Amino acid sequence: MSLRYALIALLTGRPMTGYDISKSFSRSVAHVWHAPDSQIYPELNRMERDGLLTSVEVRWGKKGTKKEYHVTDAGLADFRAWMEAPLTPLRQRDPAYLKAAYFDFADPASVREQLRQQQAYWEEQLSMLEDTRAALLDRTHPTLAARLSTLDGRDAELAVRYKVYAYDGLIARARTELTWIAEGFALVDELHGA
Ligand code: VNL
Repeated sequence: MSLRYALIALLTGRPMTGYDISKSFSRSVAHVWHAPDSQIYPELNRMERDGLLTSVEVRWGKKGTKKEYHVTDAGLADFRAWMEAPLTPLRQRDPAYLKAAYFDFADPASVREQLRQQQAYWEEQLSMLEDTRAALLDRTHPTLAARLSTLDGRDAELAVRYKVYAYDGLIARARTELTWIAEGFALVDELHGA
């Protein structure tokens, strides 16, 4: 259900074709709400059917056309209502923590290998999040830059500051994961020898 709000959020910046949405989404909103293309395209269709989006045909290449999606007034009203509705926190559901609690069922060599994989993942996440945060702060992120071109000074300031706030949380979380993974290596060494 939140995917449709993630897509409206993105499209409030500027109207986009499905292809632009997919490209832009993966470099922006996906950091706070990941979804594969296989979910995005059918959701755009449903949102248009439900009147949250409307589409216009735009030229694509020499001969072709593509649908460009625009948020409707109804879509914006729905998004604002959702934004102001109480937040239901997500209950914990992360295989890394489920597995950690039962590492005694796995070979220590396999545990170390899985810790290395997680470490590589979070290091890459952290550096990507830090780069994105910097691009938001200096307003060079292309998705944000397009959004800002439609906003006045005060609204632009709000759009930037809240996004940076979200990335501050994501960055802090990535650092916490990396600290926890380092503690995992130390624990395996302590329990099984280095
Ligand atoms: C936007 C741009 C959002 C860059 C982002 O993450 C981002 C936006 C939530 O303008 O919607 O990294």
